[in-house]
Formats: sequence, C-alpha cells, structure tokens
Amino acid sequence: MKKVLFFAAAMFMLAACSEESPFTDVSADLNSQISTVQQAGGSFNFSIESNEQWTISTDGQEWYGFSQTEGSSSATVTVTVDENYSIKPRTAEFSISTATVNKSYVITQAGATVAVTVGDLVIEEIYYAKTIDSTTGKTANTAQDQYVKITNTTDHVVYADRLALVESFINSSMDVDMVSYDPDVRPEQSPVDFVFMIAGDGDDHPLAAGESIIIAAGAQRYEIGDKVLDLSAADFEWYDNSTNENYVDVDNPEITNLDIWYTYSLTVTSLHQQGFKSYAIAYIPQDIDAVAYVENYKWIGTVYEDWSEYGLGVFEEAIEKAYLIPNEWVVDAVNVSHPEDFTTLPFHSSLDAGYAYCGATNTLADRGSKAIVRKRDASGKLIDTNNSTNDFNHGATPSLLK
Ligand SMILES: [Ca+2]
Ligand SMILES: [Ca+2]
Ligand SMILES: [Ca+2]
Repeated sequence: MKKVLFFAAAMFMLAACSEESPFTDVSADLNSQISTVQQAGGSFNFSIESNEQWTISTDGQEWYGFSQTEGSSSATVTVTVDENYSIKPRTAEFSISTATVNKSYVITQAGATVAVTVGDLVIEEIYYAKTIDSTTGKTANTAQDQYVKITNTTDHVVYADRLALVESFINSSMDVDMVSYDPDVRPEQSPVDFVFMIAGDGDDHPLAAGESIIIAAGAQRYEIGDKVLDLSAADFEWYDNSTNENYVDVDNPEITNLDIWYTYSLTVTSLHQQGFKSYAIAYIPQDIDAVAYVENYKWIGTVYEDWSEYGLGVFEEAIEKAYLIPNEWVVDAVNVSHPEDFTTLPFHSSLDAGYAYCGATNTLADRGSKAIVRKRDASGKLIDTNNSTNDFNHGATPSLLK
C-alpha cells in the first residue's frame, strides 16, 4: 500500500473527523494543535505529506481557500480565511483524498463581537412626504407610499440582522418654550415611538459592499397620477396588526416583515408626513428580546406644559408611549424638520448635529414627491459627518419615484 500522511501545522482548528485511516498518529498531532481561527481570519500553512496524487475538495463555501488544491507529492499548503463579519461563528469542512484515503477536516472561525459599527451602514435616503400628482395635486389613497434606504458604506459584507429602524418620539417643531421633558435623556439615550427590527440570528441578511436595502412602509406598487412608486420589490416592509378594521395595513406576502417591537400606533404606522419626526438605525444587542426591551426600556419621566403665560399654570403628567434606544446602539441617525418650524433636535447633536428636510416650509406643495437623499463625494462615497444639514440634499428627487 502506498504511504500518505497529512500534517497540519496551523493556528486553526484542523481536526480529522471522519473516516478510519491507518495514520491515527496524525490525527493525534492535529488534536494537540487545535485552536479556532480568529474572527479577523488570516493565512495559515499546513503540510501534506504524500507520495501519491492528492486532491483537496471543499464544501463550496467561499470564505476560505487554498493556495493549491492538488499535488503529487508532499507540499506546504496555505489556507486563507476571510474576516468573519457575522456575530455567528462559522464552520467549514474540506477533505484531502488520494486514490485510497479520504480524510475530512473542519475549520471553525470565531464570530465578530459587534455585527455593525457606527458608519458601516447609513441611512442614504428617506421618502416620508406623500407623492402628489403634479397635475391634480392629489395624493395617494394610502399613507404607506414611503421608504427608507439603508446602504453599506464599507468594502465588505455587513449583516443587517438585528438592525432596527426607529422613529424619534420628540417632534422637531415642538414648542420648547412651553413643553419640556424631565429627565431630558437625549445626551445618552434616544426617545423613540416605534422600534421595527430586522429579525435574524447573525448571518441571515448579508448586505454586500456598497449594496442597499429598501424598507417600505407598504411593499406595494403605487400609482399616483402620472407617477409610479414601485415598492413591491422592497427588501422589507412593516405590517401592523391594526385594532381598527377601518384602518388596516396591507401585507405583501412576498416581502419579509420587520419585527414590530413597539409602535405608538394602534392602526397603521407611517413615517411622519410633515417631516417632524426623525429616524435612526440601531443595532439591538443579541441578549435583548422584544419582551425584555418593552419591559426595561420605557422612558420614565414627566412632561411639563407651561401655560403660565396664559394664566393657567404648569401642567405635568407622566411621559407615555415613549421608549429609549441607548445612543451607543445607534449606527446612524438623521434628524428631520424644516427651516420654518425647527425648534429642537429629536436625536442628540452627538448623533446628528443638524437636520434634513424636504421643503423649506410646512406645506404639501413644498415637500410632496420629494425626499432627503444623502450626498456623495467626488469618489462616490456617501458623506456622513453626523450633520444632516450638510450631509443631505434637501428636497431631492426620490430614487424610486418614476
Ligand atoms: Ca405597512
Ligand atoms: Ca410582508
Ligand atoms: Ca451618521
């Protein structure tokens, strides 16, 4: 019988796991060197000792590869493992075979501690204003002709699993001379009135470098006069279980629904059409589920309304229908308002020091059929200085409105 020996001299877990072979001492050598490939990946050498033709076959996964996959004698082979951008550890199996021996090996690689870091994904576009028929001035017979576009700004895959779209609780035109919240948590936490999350366990929703996802209020095709807004191929939508049969949401069964962790709405949730609510994307830590979130992240505090100017005194009551997103969960935040009525930043200036807007005034004529779209620099890279006044094109043409 011909002699074949496989040796591994690598930093990664290379464990013989299948077939009986006459070289049990080799397996023992391997076991003594078992370690897991670090999340960052890398290149690792191992030796194949053989005096006959051998071939490496993989399981087809593309995150690892070999410097050579066949040979006719002993060789040093390099296996290169990509960085793992998912929070999930991953495993691959490959085999080395000759005419008489086939042995399988496993590579295990650690997952990332954080799936998405600030700036990896940004909100590229928000279309919250209604579409208007330019000839009749009429709007669609729905409030669901809205979307948010989120883009991967990195040069690698980013997983959107557990990414949440949230809306600010605070209105950017609130009367700050009259209304105040205590405590004002904004320096540390963002008060929100809906939390819609992309469900996934870490590697379900890969977003390639430069790629975008569209989250639609309703994933339908809308025709408004001569305009068409086709959201029927959106990546996600949100579907509300309305408590009022006269106002029901429409579900597109082809399009994945976001997990509704909380919404202030008892019927159908829409983005704020006048543009006084702001939007952020946040990464929800793995160890928090919807039940724990609603239980532990309510905004507990008091809202004061000062009517003393009118001789009516100061009214106070408990803050209702408001939840909190810790600012360190926020991946990107975009304050929204318009110049005529702006009073306060719903998300703290450390997240976004400015605001974007569709129209200069609070009129449908000004904002209708317009979106806020993030600028790109000369090289095509999306600009994010955390100041939406500078980073956005205001009153821009929605990319999906034809
Ligand atoms: Ca909907
Ligand atoms: Ca759906
Ligand atoms: Ca940002």
